[in-house]
Parts: sequence; structure tokens; C-alpha cells
Amino acid sequence: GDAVPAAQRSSWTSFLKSIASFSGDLSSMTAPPFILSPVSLTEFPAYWCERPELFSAIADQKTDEDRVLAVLKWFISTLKGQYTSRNESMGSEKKPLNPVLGELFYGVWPDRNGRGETKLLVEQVSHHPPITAYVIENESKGVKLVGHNAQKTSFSGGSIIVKQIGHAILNVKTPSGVTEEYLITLPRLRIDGLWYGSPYIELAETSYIVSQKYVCTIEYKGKGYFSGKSHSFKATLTPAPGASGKDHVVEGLWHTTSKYSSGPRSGKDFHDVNGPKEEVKAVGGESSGEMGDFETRKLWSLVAKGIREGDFETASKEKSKIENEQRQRRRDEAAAGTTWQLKHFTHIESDPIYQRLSPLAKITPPTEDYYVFQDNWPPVSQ
Ligand code: 0T9
Repeated sequence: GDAVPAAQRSSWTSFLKSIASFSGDLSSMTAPPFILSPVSLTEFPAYWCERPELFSAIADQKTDEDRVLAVLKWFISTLKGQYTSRNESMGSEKKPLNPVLGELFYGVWPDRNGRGETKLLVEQVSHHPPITAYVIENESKGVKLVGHNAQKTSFSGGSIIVKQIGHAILNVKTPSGVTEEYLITLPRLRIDGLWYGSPYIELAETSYIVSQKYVCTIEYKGKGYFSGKSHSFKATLTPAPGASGKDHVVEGLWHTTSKYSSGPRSGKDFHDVNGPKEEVKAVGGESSGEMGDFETRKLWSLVAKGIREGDFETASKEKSKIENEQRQRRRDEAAAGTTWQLKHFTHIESDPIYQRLSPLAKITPPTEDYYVFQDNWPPVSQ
């Protein structure tokens, strides 16, 4: 079936043509109304923690091996939300709102059953190209994820290919009091179904989870590979060069179930993603607990309302207001010889942890930039 409303057919076709002839920043392109999402990309980092108990459980594991397996389980559990949830909530993948420089999102997953409270902080650290930096932290357990992401897009064989740029560092305080570091890289995306106006994501190629003790290589395949099914993955865990431990292989589908397929637990279940998930509770970051003007749900509220209610005229008028206001700010800064100051992060050209861990899995490039969190949480606790 065709999901494109008849009245938007020609604007969808010309949108696809412009994607095909242009590679770069898709997020800034104007798309027809039916494909617009009312949610900004600054909300996406919340997908990293929709199962907060899997995140906190990492710190409870007593051995290197059990911890890396817990990291893998948590990582795999996030993929369904990250890459298929818009299809479930909105019928297809949609074009997210393109965040402004300095846009913020704060949230919390409250303590429940002793898992501790987990907090979320997101800041748009670049507009052109769009780069989003985030922190997710469970302080009581000693688990903290700090990362950033950007995308490079191209068009091939009717699909959009998205290379994810950026990485995340997961810090885990072990039961013996040592802090471990895990480097997490991100898979490549293919966006299919464009012609019919019902885009969906398939993951491709390889991503890594690397620590000083273990290297985990995750391969992604769609229909017709490995098992022949969509959303397939195969994760191979081996001790890092110089470390000891057992090898494990886990195989399955990242949106449903997976099993150990080799190693001491071969044949046993690994994970079932179909359990309950928990959306983040959005909270205001002002000292009053209110949302500030740069907090995503306040900033985009009228645009989002327009999109939700099918009032695209208002949506586009309100979107232009925000964009004009941004342009004016940039002009004022240029005139005053100042630049926008980030609130929660500082940029470094080369991340020493990435530089140390990436060679263990022969990850390229050998060095990558990073946004260091300033440890300045606003009062988001519940
Ligand atoms: C990080 C995620 C990322 C962001 C989105 C490619 C994409 C923007 C980036 C990579 C998250 O952890 C995971 C999931 C979905 C990704 C988005 C899917 C998407 O289509 C957009 C791009 C910019 C578009 O909007 C393309 C045009 C659109 C009409 C296709 C639906």
C-alpha cells in the first residue's frame, strides 16, 4: 500500500529527488507534512535507558565476564526503541524536529525496586551539522553513559544510508570499587520503504563494545542474511588482547529474542526485549522545576501541537519563528564577536579513552572528538 496522501504525492516525490541528488544534512530539508514527527532529536537519547533496571544491573555483576554480558544485554535492549519505536507509535519512521543550538532535555527514571534513580541530560552542542550530546547516570549504582551523535547520510539504491558519527563511553563502578570504561560505537542505518512513504530502519555492518578486558563485535543483518530474518544480529565476545576469559557468541533478533549460540552457555536464552519498557519522565531544569525556553518540549510546543493536530500552517509558522530567532542570535553574536557557550559540555578534539580502547578492536578512525560532561546536573532529581 501507499502511505503518501494523494495531495502530498508530488511534494513527496520532489523531496525524494532532492535527497537523491544531495548528500549531507537531511535534517534541515523541508519535508511534506505527513512525514513530520512532533518530537525533536534531543529526546532520542532517552532510548538508551527504557529498561533502567538493565542499566543499573551492570554494576551488580561480580565478574568481568558477567559485566560485559550485562552491558551487551542492556545495549541490545535499547535497539528496538531506538530504531523501531516510531513505526509502532506513528505508523512509520518520521522526520524528527531538527534541534536548535543549545536545545536541552532533562529527564529521570525514578528509583524502583532498589535499582536507584537514573537521570538524563541532553544538550544540542551543534546545529550545523546537528550534534547531540547526552549523559545518563545512575549515581547510586555508579553507572554513567556519556556520548554524542551526529550522522552522515547518503542515498543508494532507493534507500537512505546513515553513518552514525560519535561514540559513547560507559563508566561502571565494579563491586570491588574499580571504575571500568567501555567504548560503545554505533551501527549503520539503512532507511527503506521511502518510495511508498512508509520508511523503516534496518541496521547494517558492525558496532563495538570495547573495554580493557573484553571486545564485543556486533554484526547486523537484515532479511536474507544469517537467519534470513529482519533485525538479526550476532555478537561475538572475546577477551581483549592480554586479558583472559571465555569466548561467547549471542545470536538472534534485536527487536525480540536472542540466545547464546556458542561458548559455555550455548543454547541458553540471552534476552527477550518484549518485557515492559519505561519512558523517561521529562522534568524542567530550572531551579523552580519549570522548563526553560530552550528545553525541547517548551521550545517546540506550538510546532508539535500543530503537527499532532494536523494544523501544518501553524506548525510551519511557529517553526519559522524559532528558526528566525536563531538566525538573529547568530548575527548578534557575530556582531558582538562572541560565540554561543555550551551549558553542560566542553568539546575536546581527541578522546583519550577512545584512543586507548579503539585499537583493541581495530576500530577506525583511531581517534575521535568528544564532549566532556561538566558534572553540572540541574535539580532534576525527584
Ligand atoms: C540517534 C536514531 C538516530 C539518532 C536518528 C537518521 C534520522 C536522524 C538520526 C540515528 C538515536 O540514538 C538513533 C534513530 C533514528 C535516526 C533518524 C531516522 C531518520 O529518518 C532521520 C533522518 C534525518 C530523516 O529524518 C530522513 C528523512 C525522513 C523523511 C525519513 C523518515
